[in-house]
Amino acid sequence: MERTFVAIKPDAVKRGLIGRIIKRFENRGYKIVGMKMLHPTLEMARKHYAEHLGKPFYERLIRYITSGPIIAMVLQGENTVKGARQLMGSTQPNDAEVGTLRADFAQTMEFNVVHGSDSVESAQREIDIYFKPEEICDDWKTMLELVMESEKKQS
Ligand code: IDP
Ligand code: MG
Repeated sequence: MERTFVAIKPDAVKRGLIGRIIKRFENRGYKIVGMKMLHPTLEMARKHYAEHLGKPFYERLIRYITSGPIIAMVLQGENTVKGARQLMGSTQPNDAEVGTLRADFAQTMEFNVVHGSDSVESAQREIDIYFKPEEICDDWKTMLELVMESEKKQS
């Protein structure tokens, strides 16, 4: 089982897309083990996007991600890092496959509605920025986990 960090960015929250975005991840069957609304602080944003420090879009990116509340989520399942990014689509919405979140809901790279970790290591680092360990709720089973368990017992 793998965990990834996904955020619904401030533009999507303001546009009323929260439900439609969460639905795509739920449809895939990922288990939501962490979820909250928060307004990222400058410190959180700078930690999150440290890899982009010095790039031409860096300051605008920090302004964007701190411009309002986000929905921060931790998703758990099989290959969630890769799978969540597949559902999100390419960073540049015009290159994203139709049916992905960025193709369906965004026009520009600057306001591309969602974030998803790009590796298991980034996921752990990002989860630690936005969540305390006690905010992770994994002491329950999704319907998919129950189905898979019952199949295993029968075989
Ligand atoms: P990702 O979100 O698909 O992982 P990254 O390259 O990690 O893409 O960039 C982080 C975020 O920075 C992007 O989602 C986008 O909001 C913003 N960004 C990346 N490149 C550009 C750019 O060239 N112009 C403006 N914003 C950009
Ligand atoms: Mg990235």
